[in-house]
Order: sequence, then C-alpha cells, then structure tokens
Amino acid sequence: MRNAAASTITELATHRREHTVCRACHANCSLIMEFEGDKVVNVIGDKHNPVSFGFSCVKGRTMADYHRLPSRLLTSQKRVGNKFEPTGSAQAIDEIAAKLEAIIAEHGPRSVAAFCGTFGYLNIQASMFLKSFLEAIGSKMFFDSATIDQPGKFVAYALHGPWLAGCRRNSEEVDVAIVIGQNQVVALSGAFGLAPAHNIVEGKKRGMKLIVVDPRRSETAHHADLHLQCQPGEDPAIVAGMIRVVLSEGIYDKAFVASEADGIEALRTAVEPFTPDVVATRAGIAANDLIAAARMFAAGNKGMLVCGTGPNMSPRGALTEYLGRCLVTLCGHWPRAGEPVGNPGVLLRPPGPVMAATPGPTPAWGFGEKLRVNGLTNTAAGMPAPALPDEILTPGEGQVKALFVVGGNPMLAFPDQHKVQRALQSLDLLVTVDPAMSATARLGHYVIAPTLPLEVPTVSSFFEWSGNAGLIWGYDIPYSQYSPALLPKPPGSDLLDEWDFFFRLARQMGRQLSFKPLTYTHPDEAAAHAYPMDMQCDYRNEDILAMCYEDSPVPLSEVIAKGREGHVFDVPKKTVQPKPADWKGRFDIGNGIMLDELADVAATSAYSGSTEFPLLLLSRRLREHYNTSWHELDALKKKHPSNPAFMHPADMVRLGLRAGDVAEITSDTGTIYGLVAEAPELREGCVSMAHGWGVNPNEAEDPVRHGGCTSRLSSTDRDCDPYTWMARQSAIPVRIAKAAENLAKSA
Ligand SMILES: Nc1nc2c(c(=O)[nH]1)N[C@H]1C(S)=C(S)[C@@H](COP(=O)(O)OP(=O)(O)OC[C@H]3O[C@@H](n4cnc5c(=O)[nH]c(N)nc54)[C@H](O)[C@@H]3O)O[C@H]1N2
Ligand SMILES: Nc1nc2c(c(=O)[nH]1)N[C@H]1C(S)=C(S)[C@@H](COP(=O)(O)OP(=O)(O)OC[C@H]3O[C@@H](n4cnc5c(=O)[nH]c(N)nc54)[C@H](O)[C@@H]3O)O[C@H]1N2
Ligand code: SF4
Ligand SMILES: [Mo]
Repeated sequence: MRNAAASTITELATHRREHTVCRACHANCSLIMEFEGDKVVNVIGDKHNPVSFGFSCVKGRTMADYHRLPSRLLTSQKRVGNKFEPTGSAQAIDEIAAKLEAIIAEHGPRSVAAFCGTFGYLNIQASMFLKSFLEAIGSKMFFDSATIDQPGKFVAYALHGPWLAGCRRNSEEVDVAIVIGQNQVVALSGAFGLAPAHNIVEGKKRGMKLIVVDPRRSETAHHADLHLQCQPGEDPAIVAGMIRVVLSEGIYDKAFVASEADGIEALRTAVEPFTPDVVATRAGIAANDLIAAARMFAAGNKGMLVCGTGPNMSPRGALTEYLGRCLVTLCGHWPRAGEPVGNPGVLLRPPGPVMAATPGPTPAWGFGEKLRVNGLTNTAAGMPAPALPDEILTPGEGQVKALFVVGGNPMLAFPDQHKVQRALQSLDLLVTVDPAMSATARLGHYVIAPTLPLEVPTVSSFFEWSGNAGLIWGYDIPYSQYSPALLPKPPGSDLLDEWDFFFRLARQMGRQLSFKPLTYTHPDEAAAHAYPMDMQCDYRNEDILAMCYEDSPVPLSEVIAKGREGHVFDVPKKTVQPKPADWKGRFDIGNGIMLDELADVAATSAYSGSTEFPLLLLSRRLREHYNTSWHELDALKKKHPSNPAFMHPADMVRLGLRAGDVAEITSDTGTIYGLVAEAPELREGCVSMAHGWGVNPNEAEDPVRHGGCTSRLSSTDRDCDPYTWMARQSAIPVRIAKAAENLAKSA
C-alpha cells in the first residue's frame, strides 16, 4: 500500500499539463500538452478555448515529435566541396559576414536579396529582423511568399480601395458567404475563424447560406447550400456573371453604391457579355445555380466573399479578386457605422481609424524598387518573387549574388523548378535558415539551424496581425494567448533564433539595426516608433518580446499573466465610426485595367487544356502536411505517403489507371510522378495535387516517398500576371499516362 501511494505521489508530481499556442501553421490553435516528467505524452486541443473550441489537427498534435525529428539540424551546416559539414554558429556568422562584405564591395548592396517564406513570416520577429538587416546593408531586395500565394488579393484591394472598417468576418451575424477556391475546413485560412467546420455548422444553424465555387467537392463545399462545381480558370466569368445578375435585376444596394463607389456604368458595360447562359457554358455549371448564387448573396444583409489560392493561382487571379470586391461593394456588404468592432486590438494597434469609409484606390504597383526583368516593380503584394530567379540569372549591374532564405523552400515551392535550380546554383552565397536540409538548403552554402517554436516564448499575435492586414483572417474578439518555452533545446545543439542570427550577423558586420515595434501595424507608424538597437547588448527572447509589443493596447505583462490558456481581454469596446461629412474617398468599381482584362476574357473562349495536354492540374492542400514541410512523421503519412494525384474515376478508366498506380504527369515544361488516388468528388478532366513535394531535378526520385513537385510543371516565361509575375500554379494543362514499369515497381 505504502509503495502504491508513493508512486501515485511521484506520478502526480511528474504529470503536468501545459497550455501552448500551436505554431505549426498560421492558425495558432490553443493546445494542451501533457508531460510525464520531461516527456510530452499527449497533445490535445483545448475545448474550453474561446477561439479554437478544442480544434486541433494532426500536425499540432505531433508538434513535440517534430522538434525531435532525427533529420532536424541541431547545428548549422556549411558546404565543403560537395558535402555539408556541421559548423559552429559563431564561425558560420564570421564567414558569412566576410563573404557578404566582399559581395557588397564588388557588386553593391542590391546584390543581396532575401526570401522570407511561410515559417519566416509566421514568425513575425524573424521577418522584422530580416527586413531590418537588409535595410542596414542598404538593400531593398526583400521578397516574401505573398507573390507565389494570393497576390491578387492585395492588388485588387489597392485598385478597388480598402475599407477602413475592414472586411466582414465570421462574426455572429454573417448571413451569406461565397467561398471561391478556398478550402478553409482543411487549410484554416479564410473567414471562418479557427474552428472553421464548427463555425460553419453554427452559422448554418443561425440560417447562414454558404455558396462554394470549386471544381472539387472540397471539405468546405461539403457544407455548401450551393456548390458551383466549375471548370477551373473560369472564376472571372463566374463572378462577372453574378455581378451582371445583381445589376440587371436591380437587386444591388443602390444607396451604398451612390454614396461610396465610382465606376458602376463601366462595370455594367464590362459584365454585359457574361449572361447566365454564356457563363454556364464556359464554366460548365447550371445557369440557374449562378442566378441563385447571385440572388442569395444580394439578399443577405451581412455577406462576405472570399477567394483562396484556387482562383489566385489560376489565370487572372487579380481580376477574380477585383470582381469579388466589386460584388461585395455592389451588395453593400461592408461593416457599417455603428456596428461593433470585434477586436479593437490586444497586442497590436490597428492601422488607423475604424471608419465606414474608403480612402479610395491606393497604388497597386509601379513604386519602390525596380526589378531589372519583365518591367516589374514593387507591388501592393510585395516584390514579385516568381521573377527573383530571372533577377539572379540576368547579368549586369545590380545582379543578385547572395540570397538569404528564411523559413521558405523555393526549390519546391516557386514556379518553374528547373529555372529556380539554375538560379540558386549560380549564386555566390546562398544561406538558408531552416531546421531541415531542405531541397533549397541542399543547393546552398550555409544552413543556419534555428530553434523551434516550443523552445521559445511566444504570443498568438500572427493571427491578430493578419486581421489588420486585410486578409479576412483574424480574431473576432479581443483574444490573445501567451506561451512560455515548454521544451529545452536538445542537448548538444547549437541553435539560434532567427532574429538573433540576423542581429549577430549585423553586429559582426558593424551594421546598425533599427528596431520597429510590432505593436504599430501601420508601416509609417512603425517607422515613426523605430529606434536603434544596442548592438553590443545580448538581448534575450523575453527582451525582444517586450520590445515588440511595447505600448500595446493590453500590456504584454497582462497578456503573460492572464493569457496562458488564451484569454478574451476586457478592452474598451469600439464601434465603427461614421465618415466625416467632407470625406472624399470612393471605391473604384470601374478600374480600366481590370475591365480591359475582363474584355479579353469575353473575347476568348473558355479556359481549357489542349489536345496534347487535355487535363487541368489543380492545387490543393492536404490536412496532414504543410507546403514543403511536415512530410516526415509516420503519423502524418498514414493516409498518404506523399502527394497523390487525385483523379475522377471516369478519367482513370479512360486512361487505364487504377488507384495506387504511378502516373507520369507531363506539362509542356516537365514531368513528375504521382500515385493515383480515386476522387469522385473532383470534376472530370481535372487532377488535384498538393504542391511542395518531390525533390530537386538533379536528385533521384521515388514516387512513393517523395511524391512529385508540381512546380516543375509551371513556367515563369509566360502566363504570368504582368505586375506581380504570379505564375500559373493551378489549372496547369497536363497529360497523364501510366509510368514505366521500373518506376511503378519502386512503388
Ligand atoms: N504549384 C503550386 N505552388 C505553390 C502553391 C500551390 O498551391 N501550388 N502554394 C504557394 C503558397 S500559398 C506558398 S505560401 C508557398 C510556400 O512557399 P515557401 O514558404 O517557400 O515554402 P514552405 O514549405 O512553406 O517553407 C517552409 C520551410 O520552412 C522550414 N521551417 C519549418 N519550420 C521552421 C521554423 O520554425 N523556422 C524556420 N526558420 N524554418 C522552418 C521548413 O523546413 C521548410 O524548408 O508555395 C507556393 N507554391
Ligand atoms: N493542412 C494544410 N493547411 C494549410 C497549408 C497546407 O499546406 N496544409 N498551406 C497554407 C497556405 S501557405 C495557404 S496560402 C493556405 C491556402 O488555403 P486555401 O486557399 O484554402 O488552399 P486549398 O486548401 O489548396 O484550397 C484551394 C481550393 O481551390 C480549388 N481550386 C483549384 N483551382 C481552382 C480554380 O481555378 N478555381 C476555383 N474556384 N477553385 C480552384 C481547389 O480544388 C481547392 O479546393 O492554406 C494554408 N493551410
Ligand atoms: S491547424 Fe493544426 S497546425 Fe495549424 S495551428 Fe491548428 S493545430 Fe496547429
Ligand atoms: Mo500560402
């Protein structure tokens, strides 16, 4: 008896539960980690959490295992000949600093560029320090993943004009939603908060109508009242068709449009060719469904429309986004004066007055740093990353010679994989900051091994930030969560936080970093509050957090004290303010460039493949994996060992393919392999495949283990958006055949 009692006491002493913020993706779900001693034995969602309601995904639940992956780099790596060798981080910094100084001396600061990938920008301290570092050396060549993602959003935002009260989100009242090519139930990005399936079901109980436009009956479309299972690439015609219905039936919000928008007559003329019958034929949907969708959206009082990566990666993504905004404006679905502001701000200060007004269009491109290729400039979505390989490859003054990649993996994620490889291999210096020997790292000179999320303290500010950036994501309530470091750094490791790497590198180079508190979400305000860092100080993570959120609406100390489990803070309530009587700003719903593009659509036949490449390859996400990472753990591979080529059963029969066969998928730029999986939910004639898999073109591939890299099928020499250079990453024309015996055998 005594022994049993003693062991219970020991168990009680060693068993503990800790709350944490998941940082395996942008959603920042609230998780509970159960420890036995130092060991994490279980991770679950927190059902009492007011924003994630217990939701978690398998990635979050395997967070701790991800920190202990055998392939994780515990020390930085340096290329020696054809091999990589471990190197101390201090030595790596010395050497990188010396190489950079030499490159800058010979080629100027513009020859140094940076790409901030998903795990760079999700870690907002990392991206802030990376930007500061570039600024300190005098380079404006900062690129991020927005221009290989949904640049159309930012461009359309600018051309149409933003709304100072923000986008409508899944607040309690939304009564109608149109979701175009976004699958939030899996991807967690979009307007339905952090527990999308839960929020959609709850919304529908209140009477919310959901319309989904997707060639696939996606997990989100599964909940739809109306699913337009369209031909890919026809989204501009579909939205133009809805606008035409709303205008011709006179069911738009005439008072709102008269008060807030210019250009309705130009828009009316431009959508005229898109009759329900024309759109139905082009997009392969029923004319009555298009009409019903438009009427449903117009009839709502509080509607929201959101586009995802589907239309943004298919032809004319900016046009679809632009027309989507015009439809929202026509229906008057923007938050109005007097409505409550869901989240007045906890750690961040919203960018300006929350007002029912638009300042009018803002510059979409044509400003800032000029690229030397394709006539490109900086844009509202940032510098055009798909053109970075051409910038690297094009000789002449200003040619990029050194590249930092932080939390990104261009070799598997940028379009035109062959060109990306040529570009990266031609660099004098390629440094990745990455826990893995990624496909990009394998072509580089140094890999800096970073700490991982559970090893550092953090706050859930990324999701709050996205609510201020016009992304339609963000908290609806004044919520924040703080998590201390929960796991020690692995024994014997030599790891640096991303911010600390750039701080130390600047110090080594004798450069001065400027610190821009994250509290101020408006760039001008952040710049006004910037101050020089003490370059001799050995800052700790806690110092940096305090500096990031100084002067936050709720003091960081209070978030730390009350926010361990996630907390809704008692901040003064705000309402959307009316605009002043003499306010001049108006939306532009008749932008000439966009409407000329729409005229081009009207003048050309429906988007389709060709005789040689008859199928269209669509982008999609898999629940268990995240872009190019989260591929390794066994728990994640149970369902699919890599990225299957999902196909409609009728296409499989026609092509003589069976589930499990290795298919050879060929576009006019390359060939990849994928395991065929049956997907009756897909529109016939389409293949649906996640990106971010495969290997570099010079590496041996195993279709089962590596999957196929869909970027190898796209080109940046044509079909690109003229301003952001967004390439065709979805709706790529391909042909499919059964792979040769030897490849099939390796399956
Ligand atoms: N064809 C096609 N192409 C696409 C897409 C598509 O749908 N279809 N999607 C596009 C989209 S939306 C995006 S956002 C891009 C993504 O493009 P990238 O941002 O370039 O790719 P990721 O896979 O997100 O990069 C993740 C890298 O970060 C590393 N990493 C993981 N955790 C950490 C960490 O804590 N710290 C650091 N420093 N590194 C970490 C991983 O090992 C991996 O190498 O791809 C785009 N490419
Ligand atoms: N589990 C998981 N979550 C993720 C990611 C991940 O890799 N895994 N990636 C993250 C990233 S970086 C991002 S940007 C977001 C993206 O989030 P989403 O934009 O929701 O991305 P997907 O889940 O790929 O959904 C895109 C949908 O568009 C459809 N589609 C493809 N082409 C077309 C077209 O031409 N027209 C229309 N109407 N639809 C089309 C596809 O069938 C698919 O259902 O997800 C994020 N979340
Ligand atoms: S969706 Fe999954 S990976 Fe993303 S934050 Fe939530 S638990 Fe983490
Ligand atoms: Mo993305």
